Amino acid sequence: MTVSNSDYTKVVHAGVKPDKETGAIMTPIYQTSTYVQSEPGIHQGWDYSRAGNPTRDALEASFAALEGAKYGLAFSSGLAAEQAIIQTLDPGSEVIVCDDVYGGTGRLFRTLYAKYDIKFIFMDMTDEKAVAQAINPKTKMLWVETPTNPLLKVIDVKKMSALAKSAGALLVVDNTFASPMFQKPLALGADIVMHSTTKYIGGHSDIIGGAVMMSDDNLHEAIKYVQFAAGAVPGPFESFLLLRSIKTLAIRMEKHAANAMAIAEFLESNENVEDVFYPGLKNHSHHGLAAEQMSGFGGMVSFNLKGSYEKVVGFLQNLKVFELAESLGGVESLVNHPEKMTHASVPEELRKKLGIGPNLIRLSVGIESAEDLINDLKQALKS
Ligand code: P1T
Repeated sequence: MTVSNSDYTKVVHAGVKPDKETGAIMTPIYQTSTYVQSEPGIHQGWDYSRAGNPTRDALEASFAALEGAKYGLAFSSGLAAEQAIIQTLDPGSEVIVCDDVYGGTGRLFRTLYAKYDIKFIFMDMTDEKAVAQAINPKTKMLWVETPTNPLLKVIDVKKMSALAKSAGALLVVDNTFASPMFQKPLALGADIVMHSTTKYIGGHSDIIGGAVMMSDDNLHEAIKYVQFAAGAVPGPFESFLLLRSIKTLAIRMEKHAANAMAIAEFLESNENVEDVFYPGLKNHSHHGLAAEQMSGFGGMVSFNLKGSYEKVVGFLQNLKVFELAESLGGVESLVNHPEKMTHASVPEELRKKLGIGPNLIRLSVGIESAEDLINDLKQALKS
């Protein structure tokens, strides 16, 4: 299980061509808001940077290449990317959403869009029969995050695609956790892929960004229109940083995944730990499906620590290499307490039903030495 050979080359070259005027090998940062016109409406392809910017254009071409899509669109955050997708829906539409999504995604749907008469039905989308039953003529979209945040369930993209198609609905896949190196949802039948590029694509915990990739001309036109008309675009500098980051995405993902596997195996054998959630483990309930639809298992590992909440806090504070922080996908290892941090906005009842409780800990495994990371976990578990 690893990154495909062609992706190693793709990430280095995708979307980026030497600058025509100067030969600069890296795309310049076109730090400009506007462009001079020779006559009203006559310009060289760009008229205002909310509508388009050459640095962002290169990034969008790179996004498209990463997912094997015809089009890529860049946004100022993952949630802005999600918003642009939802804003293509009409009032009265229904969206079936997997219940174990990032807390902020659920909050966006529940608190901002539900009031515009878009109904979100949160459900366990590993249960295909339940999804089939929930589909009705108002269903316009199926929204899948896989692997899920924070419990790392794996949802069958091919099956969800078949269900969406039979209902005339669109399938959206949030591919943030897997990254385009380990999962290609469009090839599995999804219509739209989105990412929080704040995570693996950015990879260095220094930008907030989002991406949407798709191949259908009409969908692209509709989402690009929201990007232009609503304006949640990244600036040229963020676009440049992302272009730079993408070049190392393949090798970073390989190391994230190798480290995560070693850590998951270590945790599984530790007496203070129960319920290790990592799709690469043979006894993960969706390991077979993960091995089929992913080419690597990613860098995220969650687990329940035995004992009281005080013991959990002690463990978090005793870690020395892992830092306690929200977010994921950076080169440095982070630890998160979903109940109190990233998923605090999930309704308490749903959190309980899902198993996001006081003992749940989520690791974003970085690219440091696996041995150092395991030793850090060992010493914190002992004390
Ligand atoms: O933070 P932002 O770039 O707006 O992306 C939101 C988002 C969307 N989808 C997934 C799967 C995510 O994990 C996130 C953001 N998640 C975190 C900040 C987190 O720590 O889980």
